[in-house]
Amino acid sequence: MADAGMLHFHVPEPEVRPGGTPDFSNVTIAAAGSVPRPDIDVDPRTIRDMAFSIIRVLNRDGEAVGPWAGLLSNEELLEGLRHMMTLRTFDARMQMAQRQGKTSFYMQHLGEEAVSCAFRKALSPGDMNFPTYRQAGLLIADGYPMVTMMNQIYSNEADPLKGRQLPIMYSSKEHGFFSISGNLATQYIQAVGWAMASAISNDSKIAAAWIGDGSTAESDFHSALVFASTYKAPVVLNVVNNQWAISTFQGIARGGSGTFAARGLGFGIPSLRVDGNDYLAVHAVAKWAAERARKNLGPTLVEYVTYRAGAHSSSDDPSAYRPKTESDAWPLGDPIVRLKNHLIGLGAWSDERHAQAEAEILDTVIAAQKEAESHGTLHAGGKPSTRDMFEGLYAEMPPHLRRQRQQAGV
Ligand SMILES: Cc1ncc(C[n+]2csc(CCOP(=O)(O)OP(=O)(O)O)c2C)c(N)n1
Ligand SMILES: [Mg+2]
Repeated sequence: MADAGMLHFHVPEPEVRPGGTPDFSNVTIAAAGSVPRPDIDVDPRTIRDMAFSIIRVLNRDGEAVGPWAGLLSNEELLEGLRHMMTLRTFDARMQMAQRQGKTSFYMQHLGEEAVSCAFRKALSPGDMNFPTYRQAGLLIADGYPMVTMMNQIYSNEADPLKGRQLPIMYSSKEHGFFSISGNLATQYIQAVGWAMASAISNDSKIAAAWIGDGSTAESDFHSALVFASTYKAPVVLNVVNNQWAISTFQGIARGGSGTFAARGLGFGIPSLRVDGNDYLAVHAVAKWAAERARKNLGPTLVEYVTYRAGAHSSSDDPSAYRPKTESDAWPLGDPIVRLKNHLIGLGAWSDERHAQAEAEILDTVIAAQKEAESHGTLHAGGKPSTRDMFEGLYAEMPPHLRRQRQQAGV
């Protein structure tokens, strides 16, 4: 019974805190293969349930089942496995480089590798991602050179961004990777604007917007949905729900909406949830959404249900706010292990080949790291020129900057 006259302030609380036993019994997981695959021109009103379920392809035995299965060949799956393994190895080396003082900052993707690696394979050349710092897999899976990524992380003389961006905030127009902004959510509305521009100019390219669960609380997320829905912008609206926004659990930003995908329903946007640790499911859903955008059917909102197994960044210590064993208890497993087991089940892979691939990938990453370090690290070797600080913003440098450059003598 409600108290008469006495108001209570409501603050959602996570199920467990450090020291407690992890409990994901509240995460309802649909059986693999059980969620239908509608036609891309489906009436959004008829698929509202999909915003509350989870599309999954790989079942507990590692088999690919149901209507979202069957899009990728064994070769493509092996390539995907290699991309995810490369990203994980890259992360481990760069995290270590941060601890060694070679860079000031690093952010890992541990447990979330499938999301960006599989999504990239659903895009076409010329499409543009507006990523967060947690989608380096978009670059790895598109063959962007790891050395160049490392040069950026080290802010060295070969850094294409010349030390002007925080480490890991890459940018590559050629690889469809819009410059990352540290101001969360700004990229979401930019993605929609870019997609609208593509439609206005009768181009064929689509955009992909990216955001984390916590950042959906920013008003840019909601403004982006207004524009995307009104103008049927050719954009895929991605929300990566990795359960945490630094120390804040996803229940704060989600509020009363039940799921992040459900945010799209009020805008009439088809909204799906997908198992973010299932490479095949991520790819199939991304393809479906990209196809809709390309056929002038407008935006699709996709929530990737995953778990951030690592720390938020090299400056974070998760043991302060969640049980240490929580990532082991995550019910959707590890994306690399799941794809590996699937490929073994198909007879296309083995534990021996996996171990050999791990060793080869480590050698490749170490070789790239050696090359990057020959161009300098944070405190040693070559650096971008001080003059670069003044370049690249204005087509014509304003007088006050010209004066400052002269005063600096560069
Ligand atoms: C506008 C803004 N507010 C706050 C921050 C500080 N901040 C950086 S990352 C982060 C958490 C974001 O969490 P989420 O959106 O879930 O993404 P995740 O890190 O989990 O991938 C916060 C609060 C920021 N960079 N920009
Ligand atoms: Mg998050």
